[in-house]
Amino acid sequence: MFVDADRNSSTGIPPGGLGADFAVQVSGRQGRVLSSASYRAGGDGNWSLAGAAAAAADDRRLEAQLTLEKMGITATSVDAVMYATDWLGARDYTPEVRGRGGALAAGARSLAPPVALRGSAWPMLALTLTAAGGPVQVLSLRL
Ligand SMILES: [Ca+2]
Repeated sequence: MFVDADRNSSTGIPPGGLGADFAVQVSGRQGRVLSSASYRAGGDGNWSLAGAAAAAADDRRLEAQLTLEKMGITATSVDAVMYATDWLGARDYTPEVRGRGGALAAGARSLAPPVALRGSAWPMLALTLTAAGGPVQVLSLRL
């Protein structure tokens, strides 16, 4: 998950149309979290390790936490993009989410078959987006 803490696309690293200042990376396999960490964007365009990040998963959901106060973020609203890749290298982004006082819970579930032929039209990913605490505006969706 990439977080644009200052909501300025000219600062940070630009995945998914954001200027991401922070990121949370969660790695796992077969429904289990194997590792998770938070990162801070450097002025050189590289990520540096910022610390641990809590994360948990079950058979349908993944939850990760970036504590804004610990990262020095005082903003009450941030923009975010979730990015997913599987063990075979398939990638996907969630919609760019612009914070407007609400929060967005984003869930991703793989629908990919064990083997998919190139060019096939199989559903690959199911996204569940749920707004909480106020409206959330989703400006784009790129798959
Ligand atoms: Ca930024």
